Amino acid sequence: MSSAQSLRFNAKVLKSKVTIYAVYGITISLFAIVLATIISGYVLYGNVSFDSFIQAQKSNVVLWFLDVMPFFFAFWGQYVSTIMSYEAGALVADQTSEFRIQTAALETKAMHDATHDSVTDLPNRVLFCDRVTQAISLSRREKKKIAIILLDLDRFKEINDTLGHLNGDRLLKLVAMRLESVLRESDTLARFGGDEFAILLTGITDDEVVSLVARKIQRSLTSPFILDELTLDVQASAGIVIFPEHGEDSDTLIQRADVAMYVAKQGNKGSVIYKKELDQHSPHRLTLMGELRQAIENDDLLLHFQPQIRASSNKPIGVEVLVRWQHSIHGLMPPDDFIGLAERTGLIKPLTRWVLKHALQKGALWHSSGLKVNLAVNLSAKNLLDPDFPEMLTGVILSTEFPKDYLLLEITETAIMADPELALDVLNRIADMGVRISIDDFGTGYSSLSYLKKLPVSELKIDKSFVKDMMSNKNDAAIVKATIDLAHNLDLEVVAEGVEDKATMEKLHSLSCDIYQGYYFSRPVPSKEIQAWFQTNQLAIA
Ligand code: G
Ligand code: G
Ligand code: MN
Repeated sequence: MSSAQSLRFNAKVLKSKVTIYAVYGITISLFAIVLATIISGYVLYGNVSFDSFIQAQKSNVVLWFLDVMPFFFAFWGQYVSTIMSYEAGALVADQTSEFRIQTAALETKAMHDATHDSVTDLPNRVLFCDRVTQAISLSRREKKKIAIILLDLDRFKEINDTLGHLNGDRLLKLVAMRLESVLRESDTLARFGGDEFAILLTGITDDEVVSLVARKIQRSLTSPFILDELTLDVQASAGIVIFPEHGEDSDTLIQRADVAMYVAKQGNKGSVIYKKELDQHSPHRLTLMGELRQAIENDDLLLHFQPQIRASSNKPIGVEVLVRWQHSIHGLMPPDDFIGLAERTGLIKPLTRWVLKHALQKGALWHSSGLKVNLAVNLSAKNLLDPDFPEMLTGVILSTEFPKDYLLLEITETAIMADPELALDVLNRIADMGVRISIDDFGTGYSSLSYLKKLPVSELKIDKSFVKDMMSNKNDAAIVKATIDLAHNLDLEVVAEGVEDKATMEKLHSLSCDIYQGYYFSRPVPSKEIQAWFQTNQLAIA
């Protein structure tokens, strides 16, 4: 029905309603005329008859006015109902079309939201896959290739945790703008969520073009991003696939781009083009998650230990505990390959409990045999955001009977900055128990030095990246020296990790570093080997 038609229809319906009331009016007024004439005839002639009725009508002028009433009602009813029904109809029609416009706008917005990312307003995974499918059929006809580049920002999670989600979002927008600036109008840039972007390149005649674009993308990210006062370095790992070589449909292509991206990330390789052999090196992440849960339950994890040496006495005083995963297919996996996974999937809680329990059991054994070593156990940022963590820690300490003043928990600066208030509460409760806290990887985060004073910390570990190169890099040497001085001013002990040679150790000694850790003394090794190492390198002093 057109709107004019529906207007006429509405008017008719309304008019018929109003007409009913006009008919009521006419009926009532006819009834009033009859009654008034009968009463008037009776008053004038003393009876009720047809004659007195007629006489009354003839002689009583007032009744004449009454007689006009039905005509008036009829006319008024017609007139008003026509006007009213048209007005009401128009009103309804107006509102209906208004609703129609609103609905259409909502529909458009819903369509947009369903196919776009809310932070960057780039196409999302759904739209991207759709475009890939279209591009595939087009390039089949044109005998040209397409390429997909999957991009994952390195360490974005850290930035997000440290600076908050709002700043994380701002950074994503800036990254999206940079990426857009190196692409052609016909390319599609999409955000898959988190820190993952995808790029579709179409109409490719030469594979070299794809590598060129990948390089351009990496280069676009090399100059730092400025967020408020902060300068942030952002790097990305890219996985590349080309149609038709690497897959026939969008799902296969994207999944293989993900495999290549994963390999790029693991190997710090920047960009990696997919090839079949990569499939073996990049376990599917979902199965890995299930396997990790199993590994924790089945004790398929194991601990390696790396000694720490006191500078003043040159004697070992403790070990850092480092977890490994003995995987049936992928072999011995380093923590960097699965801690992130554990953090994302909530497995970090049971994993940390596993590490603490087995480390403290071993430590208690060593202590009872006279080997009085400190144990330094790494915590994840997620552990500090878990209000139940101190309880769990108490439980493990009590059940293993490890002397708690020999325990140190290593946390990173970024872990505290994720939610300082909550983290500080958990830290205070740990410190109140008499367990020491150490700041790991110091110098790589963004925390302010003044903030350190507020924390119940007793030790600071200078990150290995500064220590490793301090003999050849003046800047690194200056940072190491300044950090040692700062830590001492705050009454903290200083551990230098990444000590790889004698010269570095001697330099650290001259800078008054308290404790050394590094390959120069020993790599992280299994418990049997560390016991042997302690035996040949003098026992720790209590
Ligand atoms: O041993 P390796 O260099 O691969 O260790 C890499 C990183 O993994 C280290 O920075 C260390 O902090 C982290 N790590 C090692 N063991 C554990 C652990 O038990 N729990 C957590 N949360 N991190 C660990
Ligand atoms: O970030 P964290 O301090 O937890 O890292 C500890 C890791 O550092 C250990 O797993 C170990 O593999 C690594 N590491 C320890 N000593 C050295 C060293 O002397 N050089 C290098 N390159 N890495 C080291
Ligand atoms: Mn550590």
